[in-house]
Amino acid sequence: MLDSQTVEKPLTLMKSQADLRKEVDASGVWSVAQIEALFALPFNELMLKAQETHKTYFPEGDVELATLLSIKTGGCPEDCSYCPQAARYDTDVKAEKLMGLEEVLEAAKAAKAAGSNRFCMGAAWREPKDRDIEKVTAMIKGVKALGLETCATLGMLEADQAQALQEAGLDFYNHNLDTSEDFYRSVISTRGYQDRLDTISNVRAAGMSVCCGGIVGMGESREQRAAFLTQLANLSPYPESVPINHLVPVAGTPLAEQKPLDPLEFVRTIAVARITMPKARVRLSAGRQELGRAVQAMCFLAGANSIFYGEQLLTTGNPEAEQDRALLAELGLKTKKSSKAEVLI
Ligand code: SAM
Ligand code: DTB
Ligand code: SF4
Repeated sequence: MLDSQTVEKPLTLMKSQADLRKEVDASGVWSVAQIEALFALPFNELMLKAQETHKTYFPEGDVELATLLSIKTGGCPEDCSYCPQAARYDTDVKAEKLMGLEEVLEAAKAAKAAGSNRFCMGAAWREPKDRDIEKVTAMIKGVKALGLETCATLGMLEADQAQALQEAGLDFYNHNLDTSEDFYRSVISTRGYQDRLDTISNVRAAGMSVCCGGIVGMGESREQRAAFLTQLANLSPYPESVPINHLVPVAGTPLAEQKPLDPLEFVRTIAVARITMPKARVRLSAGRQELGRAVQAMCFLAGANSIFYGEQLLTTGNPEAEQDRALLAELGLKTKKSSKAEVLI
């Protein structure tokens, strides 16, 4: 687990890093204008700043592997415009019941055998019912007993539900802000930005680590991308894990025909996330199949140090595990050792 962000900055802080920190005002709060200015840097300068930050805070330079499992697929009452699991859109996803414990544990064992560090269980719920929480806590205990880091993404959480998940051994809770506050309104109408912030605050109060990021390439402007990263970077503390998803346009969803984001703008987004949230694991999430090897290599150069690993995300595809291992090997990138596994040995 990462150190608290309140610890002193490394003594080896390079001059350019110190200059960079001055860009954040005395209260440590980023403005949208400062983050837009990072986006607007000449590409090589932005990449250099991102690499300096990465080297300072992650001298090992390893890549974390997180495996996803959809434990409850489809039939969701929400209207997130990007999501194939929303019941109201006519997609190929069929609604299923919550998976049984044994099936989840088999998938977690396979993820561990493939070298994964973290196992993330996702459910297409607006929010879990208390009886769902009971079933998911059994899954968390079982996955944790295998020596994997645990993560869940189940929708909005009340404070007592967050507490129950933490007590079962949940290390991370994923709940994304997804985009900037103003663009959010054109993407989702069934819950507000403040609902998301409230869930994140319940997760923090329960003592779990926060996994929070969003999606780029939904038609937002650069200013809105900057505003989204400003929201994340100003969470106090900022999330330990930051998944950056590239929209996967799925037939039947309102965003099915969305034009892809310029790949270099995606790389810039990763670099700005690295600079503004220096201790976070920045994860290349949905959309890697479309990015290709060269763009992914640039993302690692820009400071990405986590990926979703395994052939399937929730309902859409992801690169083959073998292909990912080959890419990391070719780039000379080590994978993160599982701290839990080391303890067990
Ligand atoms: N239902 C829960 C929720 O929305 O919080 C958890 C699962 S939801 C599928 C998790 C995240 O997946 C979303 O917040 C969004 O960032 C991402 N996601 C969903 N569909 C996507 C798509 N088509 N492309 C990229 N990311 C997507
Ligand atoms: C996150 O930010 N991305 C993951 C995870 N958190 C749960 C989900 C990506 C889903 C992509 C679309 C799908 O496979 O259904
Ligand atoms: Fe439901 Fe989550 Fe999909 Fe939104 S992103 S429709 S809440 S499963």
